[in-house]
Amino acid sequence: MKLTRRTLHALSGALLAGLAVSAGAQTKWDLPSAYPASNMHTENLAQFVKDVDAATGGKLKIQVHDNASLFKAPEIKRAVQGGQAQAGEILLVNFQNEWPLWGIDGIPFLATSYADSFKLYQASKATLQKKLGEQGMVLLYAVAWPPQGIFTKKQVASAADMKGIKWRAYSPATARIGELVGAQPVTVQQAELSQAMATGVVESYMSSGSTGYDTKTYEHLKFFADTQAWLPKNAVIANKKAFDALDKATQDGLLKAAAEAEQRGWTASERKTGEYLDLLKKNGMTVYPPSAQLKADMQKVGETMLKEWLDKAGPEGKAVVDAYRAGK
Ligand code: PCA
Repeated sequence: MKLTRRTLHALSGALLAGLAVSAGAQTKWDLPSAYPASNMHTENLAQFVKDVDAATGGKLKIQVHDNASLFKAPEIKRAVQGGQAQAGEILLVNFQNEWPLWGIDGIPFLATSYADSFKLYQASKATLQKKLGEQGMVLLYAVAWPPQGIFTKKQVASAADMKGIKWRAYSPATARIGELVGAQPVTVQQAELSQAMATGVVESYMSSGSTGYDTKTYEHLKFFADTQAWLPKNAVIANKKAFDALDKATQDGLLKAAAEAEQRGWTASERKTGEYLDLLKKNGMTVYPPSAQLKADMQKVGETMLKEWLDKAGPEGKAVVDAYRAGK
């Protein structure tokens, strides 16, 4: 063959096309998350994306955008739904106003241990997956945060001690708790929490030792009542079209890594619960068990909230709660 300019042109075209095919075989996903790199969920995500890389033979590369750098916590679900991000990590309870079932793991005292929280997850999983499916998404995995307690400036002996204080909420349910104890709720996501405490916008909140440590809460609030009231979950989700566009082997690799991340995440969360409380103590915080009165007051709040939730969630919600209780 004589190498005319024309054949050269054709050859380079074919070469480029070949490159495009091999580049196309590698898919890149963005995965926004709302928590810092040192957070337990984010550490688990970092391992997950490495495992996905290995399990898919490098065909699926996921880039985590942590600390709400790409989307703020309440925006991530919609971003994944709309395909602006192919995957994302969401705090399920954030979306309770859209559909009550997203908030099932945020009802105080419904499930307070890791074992019960996992049972609640299993009892609700199919319903959550179905809803995600209807919204054009798939669930990859979900992991519980450590049990939720109360951070305050002064030790509290009863709900009455929280009257009038500025109360940070991260979800509709935590705002409702604030209302029920007579505090002044303001919604602030974790990424802005340190600043909200530093500026005095927030002087109390309910969350985990994990968030207390991540946000250096001990620099502002010195007490943590270890009420172990509920364990909300983060879920890692993917856009269904993006998932369906992967070949079968890549999907399988992704799902395998997700199943491992879920197991690893639950184990780490439980193990780290005590570690975080120790770190809070080491940094000058008093961690104390709730008094009988505080416990009784918070349990009453939980009963009110379960009733309100069941009224809103209807038969679909009741079926999940019944299935969870039957399996306990
Ligand atoms: N930390 C998150 C949600 C639940 C938790 O333990 C937060 O406080 O924003």
